[in-house]
Order: sequence, then C-alpha cells, then structure tokens
Amino acid sequence: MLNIVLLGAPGAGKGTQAARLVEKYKLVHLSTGDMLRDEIARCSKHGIIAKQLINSGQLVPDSMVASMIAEKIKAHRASNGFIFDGFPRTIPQAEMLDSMLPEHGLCVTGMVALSAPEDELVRRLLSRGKCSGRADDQNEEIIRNRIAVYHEKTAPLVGYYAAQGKHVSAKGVGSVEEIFLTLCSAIDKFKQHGEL
Ligand code: B4P
Repeated sequence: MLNIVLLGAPGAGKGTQAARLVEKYKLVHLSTGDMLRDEIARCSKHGIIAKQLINSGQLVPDSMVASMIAEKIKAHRASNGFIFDGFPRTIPQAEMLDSMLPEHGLCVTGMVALSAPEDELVRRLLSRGKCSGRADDQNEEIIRNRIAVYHEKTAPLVGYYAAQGKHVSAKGVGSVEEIFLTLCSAIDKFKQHGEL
C-alpha cells in the first residue's frame, strides 16, 4: 500500500494536488479540512468547536482530528492506500499516525512538502474566498495567522519525516500540471524504494 502525507502551508496546493493524485494512484483521499467542514455543516459536537477555531485561523485539537482519521483508516483498510491531505499538522498528530497505522499493518510511505511564497499563498486564498464562501479565506489577517501557525506547528514535521528518510520537498509554484508531475516522480521513487 502507498500512504502519502502531503504537507504545505494553507494555499500551497495540497487539496488541488491530492484530488489528482488519488485519481492516478487509486488512493483514498483523507482531508481533515474537508472532514471538519462536513462536521460544521452538520452542526455536530465537533463541528461547533471546529467552526470557531477554523474561522479564527487556529488548528483544532489533535485528539479531534486523530479520532476522525482513525475511523476513516479503519473503514478503508482494504484500499490501495491513502493520501493524507492536511494531516498530520503537528508533531503529536504525526506520532499518533505512526502509532495508528501499524495496527492495520501499514506505515507512512513518504511525505512531500509543497512550498510557495507567503504573498502567493495569501493571493490564492483570498481569490478562493471570493467564490468558496469559506470564512477562513476571506480575511487577510486570518490567512496570515494560519500561515504563522503553519510555520510554528506544522513546518517542524519536515524534520520529523526527514529523520525517518521519508521527506521530499517540491516547489508549489508553476502550473498545476507541472507540480503534479513533480509529485508523481517523488511518489514513484517512494514506491520503488518500498519495492526494493
Ligand atoms: P484545509 O482544508 O486543509 O485548508 P488549507 O490548508 O487552507 O487549504 P488547501 O491546502 O486544501 O488548499 P490548496 O492549497 O489546495 O484546512 C482548513 C482548516 O481546518 C485549517 O486551517 C485548520 O483550522 C483545520 N484543520 C484541518 N486539518 C487539521 C489538522 N490536521 N489539525 C488541526 N486543524 C486542522 O488551494 C488553495 C487555492 O490555491 C485554491 O483556490 C487553488 O485553486 C489554488 N492553487 C492551488 N495550486 C495552485 C497553483 N499551482 N497555482 C495557482 N493557484 C493554485
């Protein structure tokens, strides 16, 4: 099985690329952002807590996303593998994933970190906010706060996966197709390495 973590600041292109990668490699797309927006739409207990945090540019509690991901892994354990989009976002979440996967005979195959300059991230998110209606994409101050939270809490995951020999960096600027091809080549290398 192929289990890929996509890392990147808000707007780096994780969701955009994940949609293409799941199609090519026939994987299950696990986006904690999508799961949380679904909880919010259903006004669930998790959704009520998540709404306030997301709209102010904060992360939701680690335990909340970990339990959502655990359920999905269990439900799809017979699949070809997973694209983890926006999860893990903190070191404790990565540790939880590393302890959860072996219960199903799985492990993270590799992590790809997408990067783009901050002003480009802000421009993309403000532009998405105009049509998506996402409250967290409509205010520059909140977007910059999300990027700051990324640098503080999520970027250290590069070191976490590098220490396991599972990290590759990719430039998130250029056409969606060019970036997709770069990611495919990184993933194909992870696959070859796993097959050796
Ligand atoms: P997410 O839904 O993961 O949202 P995101 O990081 O803002 O965006 P995404 O990565 O999907 O967007 P993309 O770059 O593809 O999370 C939302 C919130 O949920 C978080 O802020 C947090 O509060 C909470 N949350 C989620 N997971 C969590 C976790 N694990 N722990 C705690 N909290 C969690 O695309 C952005 C835009 O850029 C799009 O409009 C796209 O069209 C454009 N774009 C993409 N690639 C481009 C390119 N190459 N050129 C030009 N534009 C491009």
